[in-house]
Amino acid sequence: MKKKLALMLVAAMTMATVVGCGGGSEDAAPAAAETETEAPADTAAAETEAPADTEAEAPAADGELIRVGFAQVGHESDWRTAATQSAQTVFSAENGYELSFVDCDNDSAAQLDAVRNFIQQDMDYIIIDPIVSTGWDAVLTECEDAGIPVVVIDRTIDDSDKYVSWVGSDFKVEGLACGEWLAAYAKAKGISEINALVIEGSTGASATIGRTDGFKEIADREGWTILDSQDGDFTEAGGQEVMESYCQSYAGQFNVVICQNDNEAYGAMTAMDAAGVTYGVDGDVIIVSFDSNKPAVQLVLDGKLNATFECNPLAAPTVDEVIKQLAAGETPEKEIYMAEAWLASEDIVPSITVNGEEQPIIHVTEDVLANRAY
Ligand code: GZL
Repeated sequence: MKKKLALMLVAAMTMATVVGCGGGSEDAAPAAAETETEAPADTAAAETEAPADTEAEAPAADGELIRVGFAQVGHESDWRTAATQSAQTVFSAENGYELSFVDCDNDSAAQLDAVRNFIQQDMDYIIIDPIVSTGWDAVLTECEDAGIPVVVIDRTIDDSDKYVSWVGSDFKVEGLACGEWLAAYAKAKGISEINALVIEGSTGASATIGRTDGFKEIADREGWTILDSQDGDFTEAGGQEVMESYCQSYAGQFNVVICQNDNEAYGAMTAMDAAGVTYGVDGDVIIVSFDSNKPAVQLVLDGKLNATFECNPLAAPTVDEVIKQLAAGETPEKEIYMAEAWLASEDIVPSITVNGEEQPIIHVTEDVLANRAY
């Protein structure tokens, strides 16, 4: 029996309403270059292979491969590379999948086209990492009409709930954690005045919105000044360009730089080096990042980056679990949050409290670096 029909029947027993199999979208346009990928065996994510129990048996009970379409944001950052490699490792033929992967190159229109193309191809499941958080209800309705379950990962969709599950991070908590760490760090260091510059991620991305809102909430509470907050598009080039402008416009006025991902921090460091601005543990400017890929954690160990706030890119193993639950007629959680950590170069802030929950600040050592998964 065709997997999707089996799924629809199973779903019919567990859900109040079942959407009949409708036609796909009439206006599907060829999506961005689509690749059917085998798992590159030696990818970084391979060391973080899905938990053993997800390797036990291929998800497809009838021996056919489960066809998954994945519309990925793009290839803008190390974080994105780790997330893509994790998906290619998990959704591989040996794990019972046939992955159709589309890199949407930060182009929202191309991403909608990619999803419509997946509908045309009658995928068994569609995974979306949404470039921006709005403009999704129409295409998700088309997926629902076609009877294709959608799993959203990483960034959020804020104008529709027509998907089975979302697997990702609480970006506002990341921003709050950054603010709370900075407040404790400044107090421990006797820094009474904070004049911050923010290098934001891509405009409209939920990661940008959450991190910006969270940090600003603490800045307002503490009476800090945010001198400026501009879009660095989550890229190293974007971070460098914005920081070069900041070094011109705010020379001598700032003592904190908040980079909303690691790659922007690398670019900001290049710009500050060129402008003769010192940063890090022994510098004049405190600099932090989000994501915490291994190269950033190395910079924290080296004292070049004061702190980094993790955003876990390895959602694919959890999505594999969601698919298995659906195939077994179970109802997955609607929101599944990834575990993450906050890491600092100096061991002077042992913990912070975010939303009433005490969370440790991990002091980065060689061992901490060695045990990073990505
Ligand atoms: C966050 C993710 C962001 C990363 C960036 O979950 O969407 O996009 O923080 C990436 O590195 O570009």
